[in-house]
Amino acid sequence: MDRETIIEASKKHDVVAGKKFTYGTAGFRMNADLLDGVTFRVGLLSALRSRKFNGKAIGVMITASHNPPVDNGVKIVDPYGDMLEQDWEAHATSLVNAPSHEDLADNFFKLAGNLKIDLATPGKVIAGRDTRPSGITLVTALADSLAATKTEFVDFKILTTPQLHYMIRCNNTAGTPASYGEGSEVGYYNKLVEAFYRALHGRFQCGGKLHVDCANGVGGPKLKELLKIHDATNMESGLVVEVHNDDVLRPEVLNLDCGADFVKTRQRAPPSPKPASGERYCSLDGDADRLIYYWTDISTNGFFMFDGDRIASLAASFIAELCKTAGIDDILRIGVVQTAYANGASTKYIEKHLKLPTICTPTGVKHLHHAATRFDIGVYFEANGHGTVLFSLDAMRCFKTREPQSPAQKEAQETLSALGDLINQTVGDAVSDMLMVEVILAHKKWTLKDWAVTYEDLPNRLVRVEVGNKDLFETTDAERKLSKPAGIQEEIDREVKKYNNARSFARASGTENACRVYAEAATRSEADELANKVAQIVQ
Ligand code: NG1
Ligand code: ZN
Repeated sequence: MDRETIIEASKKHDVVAGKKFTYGTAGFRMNADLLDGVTFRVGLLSALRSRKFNGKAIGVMITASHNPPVDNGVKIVDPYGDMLEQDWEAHATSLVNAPSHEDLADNFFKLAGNLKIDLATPGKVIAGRDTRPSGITLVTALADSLAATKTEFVDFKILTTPQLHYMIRCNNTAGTPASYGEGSEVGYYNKLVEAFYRALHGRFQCGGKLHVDCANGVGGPKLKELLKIHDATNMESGLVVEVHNDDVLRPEVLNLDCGADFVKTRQRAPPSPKPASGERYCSLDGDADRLIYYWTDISTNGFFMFDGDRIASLAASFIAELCKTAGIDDILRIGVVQTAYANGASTKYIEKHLKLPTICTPTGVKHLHHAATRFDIGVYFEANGHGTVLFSLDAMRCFKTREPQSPAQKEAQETLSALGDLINQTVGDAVSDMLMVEVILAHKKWTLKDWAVTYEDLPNRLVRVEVGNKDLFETTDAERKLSKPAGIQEEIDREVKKYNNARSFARASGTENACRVYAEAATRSEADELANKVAQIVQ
């Protein structure tokens, strides 16, 4: 590996001068035209990251998820399939902001020295991308930096974000006791379909058709591949899926008036698919890591949404019941991880009704994921539908090897074990989460209406506030309080006290140049009023 080669390769992939790039919650994400040099430089960092782990494969995912089609993004996946370790986010930021090609190469070697990385070790990087056409050029920039650093490069081309995370874990655990499955797309579908049938344990989905809105993104073609395998088995699950919004040939329709982010932020169904009575609906986002269920009542034009909080409480309730039936509820600790955006009614339901502990972390799945590992079974979801359920190795071992005392215990253990295989253990996965929801509804013999009555959400409002400098806003207490600018939190507290059952907080967005204000209260008008008042305080 030599300095000149890196400099020459870098000259083909300039970064836009004068712009400051930051590795945020979603890696680097912005207009795709600004990302060529950024992606090249992320490639350099992934080459170092792989060598830091003695050549284990590192993932690079190119996606801008639910953002408009003109955007794109690039983020790194660590060897175990989780997100890039936080300390390295700063290294990514410093490398990407190097002022010249020469500085970039110097920083690269300096970083290798500081981090005690042996550059003679082989390195390996695996890439995946969503359906955005700009992804193709960005992969070229990535390939160039990996060639310049003599790093093995495998391009998996179009994948959902969670599929890439899955591949990375499979790749790095192959042939070990922690083996996670076959590291190919077909391996992923086979694993999910097999675990889905096993988790159903002979039950059927009787609740009519499931309509899936795929946001015109990568989830569409990938879900269809999975369904082919599901339908080709000689087993019956009762699951009938109709795929909608799966046009990936017209890039401009990606996330347009559809998808999980549309449903969650607009709090209404997308114009298509047209609602039909008694059938279930769900939406994925542009890279298929978020899931929102919903149903529309045609007679009353009513709309009901099942967001991440609902999915988390459904999963927690089902898994806790199974552990009880299996007689292992006193051995395994189950908990739910949420953020400050979780509806207060969901937290109350989990703590008071399900009697399970909850943890609140700052926004961003890496925080939730980390906190969830503190439980034997950690359920984590952001309200926007991004989340999963983590089972510790001890928990999985317990399901598989504990001697059951009755047929009921045996069945519960087997179902738990199947859920551990069905639910993506690396990151939130809309397709895997959707199959989990279908399994639970089939076991409980629930329609979406049965699910809806478990608790009633507090009316809430989320507003985006343009501020001069969002970096002035600093938070504490898992983002529920502002520590800076001084005095603002006291003003917010004074407003909140005027309302019933109310809660409100403000924080700087990690992905946009703005602040977000969240408020909930006993009535819709109070929630709106409180959100507006707090927004005025912040402005
Ligand atoms: P920011 O912009 O930091 O609020 C948003 C979402 C997060 C998370 C990230 C990454 C809300 C309120 N915030 O973060 O939940 O998903 O984007 O996509 O939905
Ligand atoms: Zn996403």
